Amino acid sequence: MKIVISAMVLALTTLGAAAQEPALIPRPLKMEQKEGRFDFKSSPRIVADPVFKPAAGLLGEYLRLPAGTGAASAGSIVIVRGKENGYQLKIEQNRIVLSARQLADALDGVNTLRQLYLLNGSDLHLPAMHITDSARFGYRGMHLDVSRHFYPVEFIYKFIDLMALYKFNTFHWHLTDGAGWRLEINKYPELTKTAAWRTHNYCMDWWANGRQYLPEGNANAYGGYYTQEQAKAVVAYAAKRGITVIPEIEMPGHSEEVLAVYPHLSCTGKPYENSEFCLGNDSTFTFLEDVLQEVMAIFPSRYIHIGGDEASKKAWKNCPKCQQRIKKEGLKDEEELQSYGVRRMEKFLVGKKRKLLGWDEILEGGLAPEATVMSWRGEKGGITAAEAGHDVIMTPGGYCYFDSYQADPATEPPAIGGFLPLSKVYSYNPVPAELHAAKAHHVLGAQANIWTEYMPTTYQVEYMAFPRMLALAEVLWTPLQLKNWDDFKTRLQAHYPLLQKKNVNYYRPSYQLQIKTDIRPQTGSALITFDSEQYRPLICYTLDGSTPTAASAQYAGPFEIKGSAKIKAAIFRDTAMQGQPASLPLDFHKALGKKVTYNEPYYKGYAAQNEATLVNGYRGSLTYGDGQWQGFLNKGLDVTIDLEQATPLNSLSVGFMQLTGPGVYMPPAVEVYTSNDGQQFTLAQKIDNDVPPTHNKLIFKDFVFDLKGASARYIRVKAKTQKGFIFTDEIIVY
Ligand code: NAG
Repeated sequence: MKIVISAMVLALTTLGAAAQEPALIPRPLKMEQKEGRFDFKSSPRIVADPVFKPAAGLLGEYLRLPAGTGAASAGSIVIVRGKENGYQLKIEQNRIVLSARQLADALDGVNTLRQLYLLNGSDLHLPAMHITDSARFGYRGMHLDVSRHFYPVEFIYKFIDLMALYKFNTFHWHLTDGAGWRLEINKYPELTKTAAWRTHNYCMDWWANGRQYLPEGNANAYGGYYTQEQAKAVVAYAAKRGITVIPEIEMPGHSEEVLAVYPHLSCTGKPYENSEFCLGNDSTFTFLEDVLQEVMAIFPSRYIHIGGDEASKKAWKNCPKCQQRIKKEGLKDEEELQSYGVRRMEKFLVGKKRKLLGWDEILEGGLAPEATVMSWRGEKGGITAAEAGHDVIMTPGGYCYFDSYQADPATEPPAIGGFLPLSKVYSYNPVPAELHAAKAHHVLGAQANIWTEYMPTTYQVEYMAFPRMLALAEVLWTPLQLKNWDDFKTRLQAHYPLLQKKNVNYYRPSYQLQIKTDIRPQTGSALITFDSEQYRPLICYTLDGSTPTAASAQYAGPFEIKGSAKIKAAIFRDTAMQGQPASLPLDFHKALGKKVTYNEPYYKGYAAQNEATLVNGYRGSLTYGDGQWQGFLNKGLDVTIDLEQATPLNSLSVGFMQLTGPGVYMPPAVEVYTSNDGQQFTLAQKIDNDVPPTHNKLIFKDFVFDLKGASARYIRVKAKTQKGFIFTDEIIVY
């Protein structure tokens, strides 16, 4: 009897396992499970059509199987030419057939098979299935800054290998920047003899301590560079895996290191004074063309990235040569001077059958005729360029900057700022809603950027890249309608052990809970949803602000509540709370959903929910980029709320945040006025700020006004800026 039961259990588990789809990331277009399984035990041969020989070789390496061309026998893995887009993979009882139209697609199929194999752990078989798959975007990129910190070439291999596993096809190698030049250039040896070495190891220390370069071999020198041989080997290694390497050589800004060793290329002629090349000087162009000439001999990519970001243009204003150039070329100003430089480089590159790629600043002063734009300051540059018929690659800071924090900064190693949790990366759609559908094809894809000011080790780079890279992989590959956050999280569970096996350091999903509310002012109710990075967490909550315990109500899915509540929720393991509870005061306050008139405009880049933001019942969270915090510049906040009728008042509170890094400060004071006719306002109270501008950690403050005894139809709230931005949410009236 006992034996029968365990046999039944076994049968059930096997069945259950068979019904489960494989945890592939990115999720393929179509997967169908079939009867039977393919066995690797007999050491099957991999046999490919001659055009797919490299794919067969690679698969052989991955699966440790013999590979070649020639005739297939029973039990073989064959790679054949197909007619359809993408690749088709048929895993059957006695064979595996991978078909593809071209090598790049066959390599994608190889990586699917490799992932299935790795996900299966030590099991030497794969369940039968048919996969039909192709990518949503043709450009699937990862960027890595090797200037701010230098990483050994072995790490570049590892990074590329992991990119391939998740079907990325472009590696953007940020090889030069002020913190160090990283590529051997034969004609200009000082670039690697001096400009690749600096006084301090940690970039931010170097930055804070005078930013000096040292000769190679100096006992205190930190740095390094890749030889041309090494770079060529990286290109070949990547190409074999279906990955194109795009080199970036920064110009005209971010070039302090070059000007330190070749000061005649700077406007003042002196080292350590400027970060921009002098564009009035023809030697600059000779230098850049010489460098690019050697770069092109190493990198066969169609695109060459010329940087173009954040040139201050200040030195050009006072430089007789630059001014002379402006005059002679009939340019309007320094912006057009930058554009002149970019066009000149483009002409050079086009002459060598290459294409120019640059950060979105290359739009300023007019875009070069055939340039492709990388949109990093939001999506605006990308939209403008695409509308004008240029190709674009989306890398907006809010979704693609993997140097941002992944969780509450208090719980994370130091990073540059920002907040980009896994779920936000996953939510990204590289085709902006505002873009005219007829121009959408100009969005070639997207890319995450890893700027490494705060990443002294490869260990840290991996931590910032994983698992966010997996979320981006799916953004770039899987059709929108198949994307599903919960399903992704489920599959992600299987990739943690895989990353461990590959010795990758990754960020562990946090216990931070997000409370989402869908408020319906008409019915005075709200739909509450909890979300976290954890997989199927046990969530317990209260609605009265008390700290939940394992005995509190258990979350079983979105639920509705009526009226105001103080939601507090946490994740539990058995009876133990994990991390800190999340709380959200939900306010069915008197101003909820009422009309707000802006006497001063909000900043369009941080519009949040536009006119609804300040009285929508949601409070801004830890980051000003969450779509709830509204930003104000210049004259600051000045809004009038219409309560629709004279209303007895009790209190008003309005929230602000301060985060000095990106220039977000408290207002010096907040004033509240009331009125019954919307014309004559009387000051009810003014509250001064007590957070000093030197407080450089993230801090929130509610300014709370006592309005007892007052009655009004209109309430006006004013708060000036002190410097930079103010960010506001929410105005709560009782
Ligand atoms: C920008 C800079 C980059 C820096 C990064 C940090 C671009 C195109 N330029 O200020 O040099 O490392 O952000 O997030 O991103």
